[in-house]
Amino acid sequence: MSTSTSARARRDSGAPATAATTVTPATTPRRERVFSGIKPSGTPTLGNYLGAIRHWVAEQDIYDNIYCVVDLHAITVPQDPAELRANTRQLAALLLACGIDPERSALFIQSHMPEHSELAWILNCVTPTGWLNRMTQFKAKAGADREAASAGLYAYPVLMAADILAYQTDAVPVGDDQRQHVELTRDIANAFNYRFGATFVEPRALIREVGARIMSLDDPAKKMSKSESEGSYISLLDPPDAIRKKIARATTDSQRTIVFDESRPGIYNLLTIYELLSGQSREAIEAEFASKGYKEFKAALGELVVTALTPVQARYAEITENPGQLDALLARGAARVRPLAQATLRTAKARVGLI
Ligand code: ATP
Ligand code: LTN
Repeated sequence: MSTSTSARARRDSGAPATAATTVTPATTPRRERVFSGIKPSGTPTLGNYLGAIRHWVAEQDIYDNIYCVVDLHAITVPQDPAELRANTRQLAALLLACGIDPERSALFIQSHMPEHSELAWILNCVTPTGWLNRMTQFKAKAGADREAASAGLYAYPVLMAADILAYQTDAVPVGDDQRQHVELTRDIANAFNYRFGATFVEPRALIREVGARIMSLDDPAKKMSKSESEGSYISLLDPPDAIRKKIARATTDSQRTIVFDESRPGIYNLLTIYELLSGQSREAIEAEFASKGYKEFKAALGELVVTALTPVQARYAEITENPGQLDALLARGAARVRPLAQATLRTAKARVGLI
């Protein structure tokens, strides 16, 4: 029996993790629950879209879905308050524009659900610092001056564990960079369960083979990130000309062949984006560009990205015309899943001896 199945059995058998079963009638077989988060640390990129968002959208009928704009994670590095406020709403609107359907998925803002922070504190107290010292994202984000990094940045993965564990999540659809954090989440759940009795489901990461790590356009050795320099990423709101220009300038190599060769990271990355957006096989793509140069390939890729993002941008414009509706929708999303987080938190507090 896989861990997730045994965790499910534990949950469905009743106490202690009954949060999920209280909202779904016992007669309906429960779908697996997915939870994922995205930081409002800038405008989301094509990497966020291809590595995470498009899967969230495509699989809404398969899972019981919870998606969260993780503003508390964003403030682990300095943010301008006005920009953060704007980015948070922009991101929520963009997720809807990409196809997150509020009827099928609960979408809300992390800081509107204080249960996450409260659970995170409890989990902080069962997480050895040795585990956090191994987190590669902390090392990358803290940079050379680790002493200056905030305690929030250090404890970031524990808040992420709280996000996930609060909902008795089965699976976490993320890009490849989050694999280590999901594994830590399992370890934290396991450590808590071992010490205090079965309380949390141990979730698994859902990471796709292709597209889980879209690379930066100007440095294909680094992952594409919304908090890096403008020319390194395509944002979901970039106008068509900016998209074409950024792709035309993307770093490739001095060779000529257009083939999927992982040892040539620049062209491999662009080909991967082409593969994902066109839905064509690698053989068909290589055949199509066999007698063409980088310039033609990049022009074709530019058009493909523009075609993919144009409808998203149009829907975004419609959604932002009505800010009141967006706020109401986010409040409904939070209200829908709050009982789950409250039930888990109550159990965890009781287990620890706080109530
Ligand atoms: P920041 O630059 O602020 O660290 P980010 O864009 O790297 O942000 P998040 O907003 O935290 O990352 O990520 C949201 C989701 O997008 C996560 O599941 C993450 O794994 C995924 N993701 C981020 N960047 C990429 C990428 N380059 N390729 C594939 N997936 C990605
Ligand atoms: N750490 C993630 C964002 C994140 C998240 C989560 C992802 C915060 N909480 C819960 C999945 C589940 C990141 O940096 N991409």
